[in-house]
This record gives sequence, C-alpha cells and structure tokens, in this order.
Amino acid sequence: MNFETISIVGLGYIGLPTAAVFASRKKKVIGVDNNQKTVDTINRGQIHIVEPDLDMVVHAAVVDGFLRATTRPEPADAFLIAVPTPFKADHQPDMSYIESASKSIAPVLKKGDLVILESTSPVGATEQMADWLAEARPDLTFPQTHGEDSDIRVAHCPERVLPGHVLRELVQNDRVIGGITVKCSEAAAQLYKSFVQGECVVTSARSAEMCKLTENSFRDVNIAFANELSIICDKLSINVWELIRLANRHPRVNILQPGPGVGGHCIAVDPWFIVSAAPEEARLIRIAREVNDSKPEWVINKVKMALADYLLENPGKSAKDVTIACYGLSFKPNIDDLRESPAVNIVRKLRQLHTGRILAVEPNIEELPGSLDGVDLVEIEVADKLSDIKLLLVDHIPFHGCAPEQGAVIDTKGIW
Ligand code: SAJ
Repeated sequence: MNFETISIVGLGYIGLPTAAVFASRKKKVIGVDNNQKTVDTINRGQIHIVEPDLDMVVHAAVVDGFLRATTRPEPADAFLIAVPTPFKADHQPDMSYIESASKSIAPVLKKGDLVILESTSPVGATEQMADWLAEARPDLTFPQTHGEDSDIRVAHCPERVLPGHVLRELVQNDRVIGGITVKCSEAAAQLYKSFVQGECVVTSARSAEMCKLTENSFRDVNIAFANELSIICDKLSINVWELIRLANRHPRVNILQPGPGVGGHCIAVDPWFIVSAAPEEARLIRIAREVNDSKPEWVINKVKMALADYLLENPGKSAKDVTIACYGLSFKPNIDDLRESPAVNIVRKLRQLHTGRILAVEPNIEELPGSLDGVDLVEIEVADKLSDIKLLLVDHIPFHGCAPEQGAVIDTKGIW
C-alpha cells in the first residue's frame, strides 16, 4: 500500500498536529476544515490553537509545500477523521460531526482508499461510519459487507496525546489500531508507522473504541477518588495533601491529586459514552463523573463559609465590601485553555452570587472571556493586596511558593 496523499478532516487540537507531523515526514497532506478562517490561517503558515512548537512545524510544512488546507475534501489515499464527539444534554454521544465528515469525504473516495476514525467515539461508531460511507457510495465495497476483499479499508485509531505535549506524544506513544478486518488494521498500522516510534498494537474496532474510553475513565475514577478523599479529609480535619503523600509511599498505591473538579474536552466527557452504552452496569464510572462534577459546588460552598466567617469577624462590613480573588482559570496548570474549565465555572457562579468585587489572576491569558463579565483580571500582587478571601483554583507555576500573607485562603490544589 502506498499512501502518498493523506487527508486529515478536522484541523483542531488533534487533526492539525497530526497533519503537521505527516507533512514533516514529507507526505503530501490535505487538511480539511469547514471553518474558512482556520483554513486561511493554516495556509498562511500560522495556527489557530495553542500548542508548544506546533507553530514552527506547521509553518515549515506549509512553506515546504507538504501541507495545504481547504474547506472541500479532495481525493487522497488515506483519510483521517479527527472531529469532535461531544455529548448531548442527556449525556448521549453526539455523532453529528462524524456523520457530516463521513458524508463529506464519501464523494471523493476511490478503490484502495483507507478511512480512519481518530475521534474519541462510542463503541460501534467505526461500524456506523463505515455504514454512512457505504450508503453514500453504493458503487464501492466496504469491509463490513465484503470483508478482506473490500475496495475501501476502515479502522479506528483513537488519539491519546496530552494537550501541551502533543508533538512528542504523537510520535512516542503506542497506538491502538482497530480495523474492521485484519487487512484494515494492517493498512492503518502501516500508515501510522511512518511517524509513530511507539508500538502500533492491533485489535478490533470495538476494542479500540472501548480502550480509549477506558483510559480516560480510569483517570476520571481515580481523580474522583482523590476528590472524595479531599471532602472526607476536610470534614475530619485532616490535611489531604499530606495524607496522599503518605499513602503514596506504599509501593502499590498511587493516588492522584484532588482539585476544583475535572475539566477539558476528554476526561469529563468520555466516561459518559460508557455509561450511555451500559447504564445499568457502569455504576462506578457514573458515580465518579458525579463526584467530579459536584466538586465545583463544594468549592463554592467553602467560599460562602469563608465569607460568613469574615463577616462575623468584621461586624461593620457587609458582603459588598468583601473582595474575593480567584487564582487560575484554565482547565489545568500552565496552559491558556479555558475550555470546560471548572475554575471558570466557579468564578462565573461566584460572580452571580457575590455582591462585592471579584478579581481573577490568570498569567496565561491577556483578557477574560465574555462569560466572566464583571470580574477584573489582575496581577498576582494586586490580588494579594486587594482581596479579603483568596481562592486558589489552578496550580500554575507562578503561584507556587507565593502563599498570600493576609486574608482567608481556600486552596483547592494544596500548594499554599
Ligand atoms: N486532574 C486532577 N487531578 C489529577 C490529574 C488531573 O484534578 O491528578 C484534572 C486536571 O486539572 C484537568 C483534568 O483532570 O481539569 C484533565 O486533565 P489531564 O491532564 O488528566 O488530561 P487531559 O484532559 O488534558 O488529556 C486526557 C489524557 N488522557 C489520559 O491521561 C488518560 C490524554 O492522554 C488524552 O489524549 C486526552 O485526555 C484526550 O484527548 O482524550
């Protein structure tokens, strides 16, 4: 099999780095995205997302002529679909992006092509994608009906890179590859081996889908354990951070870190795909989601209690005289990504509840999102000086070792 031209559909946090890495291996890459602005930015050799070093790799790929972006799919030898799979209001997976991406590439497919679904997906999504392709192209044969003799090969290969380390992890991590048939898996493995230094491990499409969901659920369940411990320890007046350090000295214990909740587009989403597929059976996975989702409310209650204490100690004052400073807004430390951030939700809620001033410190951004109207973005020193209650939400490096000298402190990350 010769994959000379590779098309990546969806040029976001996963698709764009993947496109750039293929292009850096001198493959001809056609990136497809339905956002014209994104396409124009990339064709100028620039990027629209924040990821260390990605700007350089994309710039080189575009200047050297290996990467080009377009809004309309064009013929290629392999297609990688890397579009979002959010969940709907009832926590059911939203497959509409995969559906429209499949339907958009169907007209340009030709005999011998390989189609890979990279998006994190509910179990059965790859087969569903293959059915959409087959419906649109009755003139071609597909593996779900024609097995190893099909014209088109279809596989699932979930991404598993950590935002902030995408370029390194894309190359170094092992890949799980689930073809609808063995030949589908082999074709996909051959494609990835052009840049993956980790192992390409082959399985079925359904196991590959479940594997990705399992990885993120494993982390969610373990973070939920840490978050639940933090609430229990607070009730029992035990320092949870010390407790975890002590327990982790046991050679077979490795407790994760509590925090204000779980954010990002992955860990707080993917476990729901397991729950929706097996609602009766996925009891622990559902409860872990609920524990993590309820942590922001617990933090807000801590702030309310600190405010009540403050007013008790300062009888002349009312709530509107009290300034609350919130340290950190991103969904995890040392990034500027505010998507699905529990910190942002907490600050927004506090803005609605509190009549006094609310300050936010976020060293990684220049201006606040519209959802935080009425909050003032300030430097650390200003927040330290002006605030009566300090709420640490993200353990950014600049916040380490600078515990505020005055005021009530609520530290959700245990660094002060
Ligand atoms: N968090 C904690 N305590 C911890 C670790 C994390 O509260 O001990 C919180 C973070 O603050 C953040 C959230 O969990 O709000 C998720 O952060 P993360 O760094 O654990 O993961 P993501 O969402 O950036 O990326 C995850 C990764 N999955 C795993 O580590 C199993 C990544 O490899 C996946 O590719 C990515 O999800 C994805 O796209 O699915």
